[in-house]
This record gives sequence, C-alpha cells and structure tokens, in this order.
Amino acid sequence: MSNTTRSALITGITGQDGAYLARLLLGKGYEVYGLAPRRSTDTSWRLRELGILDGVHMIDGDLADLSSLIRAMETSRADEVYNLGAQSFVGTSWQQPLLTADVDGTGAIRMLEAVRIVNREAHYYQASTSEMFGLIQADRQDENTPFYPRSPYGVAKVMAHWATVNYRESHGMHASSGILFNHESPLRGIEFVTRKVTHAVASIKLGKQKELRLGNIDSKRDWGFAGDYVEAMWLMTQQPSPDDYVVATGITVSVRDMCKLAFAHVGLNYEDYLVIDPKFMRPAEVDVLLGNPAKAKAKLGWTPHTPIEELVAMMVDADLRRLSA
Ligand code: NAP
Ligand code: F7E
Repeated sequence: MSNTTRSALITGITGQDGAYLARLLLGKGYEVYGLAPRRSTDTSWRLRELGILDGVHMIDGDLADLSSLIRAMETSRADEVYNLGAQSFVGTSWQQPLLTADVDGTGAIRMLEAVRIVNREAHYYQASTSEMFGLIQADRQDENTPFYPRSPYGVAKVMAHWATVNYRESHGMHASSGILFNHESPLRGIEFVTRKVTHAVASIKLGKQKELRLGNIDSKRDWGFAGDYVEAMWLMTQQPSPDDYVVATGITVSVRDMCKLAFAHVGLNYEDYLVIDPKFMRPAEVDVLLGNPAKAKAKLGWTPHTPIEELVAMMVDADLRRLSA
C-alpha cells in the first residue's frame, strides 16, 4: 500500500450497504477491508453480484468480540471505519432482544473502543436509523427530533447513537452518526418488505407463486436507494468536523402504495394477490416515518437521485432476471 492510499474498514461488508459502500470506496481508490462474522454458509453473494469480491480484504471478526475488532483495526490500519454490522431486521429484534442489544448497541461501543485504542485519529461512521424516532415526536423528523424507539432494535440503536456522540465529546474522536431512513435496492435482504414484495411480484409474474402475504400495509416509510445513501456515509467521514445527519428523501409512501407500484410495473393489480396475514404484524409498529434531509443537503451537498418508482422498477426487474436465469 502506498503512503497516500487510504484504508477503510467496513463492518457488515456482506450486507446491502456494506456491498455498495465497498464498491464506492474501491472506485475512489481505497484499500477496503471488511469485517465479517464466521458463518457456516457463504455470505458473499452481494459482493460477488457487484463484481468486487476479489477487490476487498476479508477479516474474520464479530462485533460481539472486542479482540477481533482490535485485530481488524491493526490489520487494516484503517483511516476510516464504517460500523454497518448489525442484526438489522426489526421483526427479529423481539425474538432476540439480547443479541440485538449486544451486537447493535454494545457492539458499537466495542468498535469505538477498538478505534480509540488502536488509532483514535481514524474517522468513524455509525449506522444509525430512523427507527430511533419510532413513535414520532414531529411530523418531519430531523436531527433535533427526540427519539422514541418502538422495538428492541430501535432501543439498541439509540444506545449506539449516543455512544457515538459521547466518544466524540469525551475523546475528541471524529465520530459521526448517520440517521438513515429506509433504503432499499436489488441487494436488499428478502425479509424486508420492499424486497419481499418485488421478489413475490416477479415470482407471480413468472407463474411460480400465487399470492403475497403481508402484515400491516398501512404503515408509511421514507424509502430511498441504498446506492445513493452510501455516498452520504462517505461524505460524513470527509468533513472537517464530525456531526449527526438525517439522510432521507423527504417523501413518505405506504406499504400498500409501494405494492401497487411493484405489481403495476408488470401489469398486475396488487389486490388480486395480496393476503393480509396477522403473522407479519409487529408487537409495536412504527406507523409513519418522514425525514427532513435539509442539513445533509446544505452541509454535505448530498441529495437522493432515485425516486421510489425507479427504485421499485429496478428491484422488480432484478428479481425477474434472477428468477428467469
Ligand atoms: P444488512 O443487509 O442486514 O447487513 C448487516 C450486516 O451486518 C451483514 O453483513 C451481517 O452479516 C453483519 N452482522 C450481523 N451480525 C454481526 C456481528 N455480530 N458482527 C459483525 N457483523 C455482523 O443491513 P443493511 O441494510 O446493509 O444496513 C447496514 C446498517 O445500517 C445496519 O447497521 C442497519 O441496522 C443500519 N440501517 C439500515 C437501514 C436500511 O434501511 N437498510 C436504515 C438505517 C440504518 P451476516 O449477513 O453474516 O449476518
Ligand atoms: O418493514 C411493514 C412493517 O421490515 C417496513 C430496516 O432496514 O428500516 C428497516 O426497518 C414496514 C413495517 O423495514 C410486512 O410492519 C408489512 O411497518 O421492510 P421492513 P423496517 O422495519 O422499517 C429501518 C430504517 C432500519 O434501520 C432497519 O434496519 O413494512 N410490513 N408486512 C412488513 N414488513 C416485513 N418485513 N414483512 C412483511 O410481511
């Protein structure tokens, strides 16, 4: 590695955002290291799909294990650390609240400690979330809106967010928190509602599936494209000072309307296939999220480029391609 090549460590590199961020950083000439927990099956399909698996250095490690994070910092000699690793599925957080708290909450503190111990000059990004707003305390949520998390996931992420602020204020670290609203892509996990819908639409269109079972279709989300959102992460670590930023589109759409768009893209009517199944209802719901990204626009110069119609079409087309292959 030359003296001028910057190095980045990404936890959660095998996830949706990790894959897009790795591609972005490789394109900018970074040496990219990815921390990934040991699994019994191959989890690198997203990196493979983006054609970047051979370009990244994979490091065995887990947010539950501080020693592995210290080793990852030493091996990567990272100038920038992006903490994206998490148990990120809200529904599962009620089934595994302690694991979620440990990985998503305490895990962020472990990563911050590893940065502080090995190289406190490294710039740190924390993957915070609109789920922290939960039972919303303002119609449009921004950096000053109080948090009211509604799930064990949201609770754990509030802890990680405040830990990030605290390391900034206590240790003078360049630690930023990106409060990202829902962002999706063809690389989204199939358990999340957008991808569950686009996969089902493709499958129904190809005659492989008859119906789609969902829970609460009246909830509303501010949905953007993950490829746009990783740019905001990078912009945060490039700033002279660390800060917190809301990253969103400023438009909210119901699950029902998102379904309508996805089915309409292949010439079908969602009402002919949708079945409401209480199995997919949550113990406590986040009814509506709507972000105000004014600060990210003004200070980072960041704007989203992908309207929901384009995003849903991209996802349905990708699922059609995969299922036809
Ligand atoms: P994702 O696709 O679920 O990816 C999560 C990543 O974390 C995976 O690579 C996963 O590896 C890894 N991971 C899980 N447990 C771990 C552990 N104990 N130690 C280290 N890594 C672990 O999530 P995403 O959508 O890319 O989201 C990235 C981050 O942004 C997450 O922190 C998420 O909570 C947050 N976020 C996401 C959104 C969104 O809308 N996508 C919005 C706001 C914030 P395995 O696959 O092997 O488990
Ligand atoms: O649910 C409703 C569900 O699981 C969206 C994560 O990336 O974004 C994500 O969390 C909405 C909810 O995402 C089904 O009840 C209805 O109201 O796609 P989701 P999420 O919970 O908003 C935030 C910002 C994160 O940080 C998280 O990591 O859709 N819904 N029926 C359903 N949801 C799912 N998954 N499955 C259904 O059948």
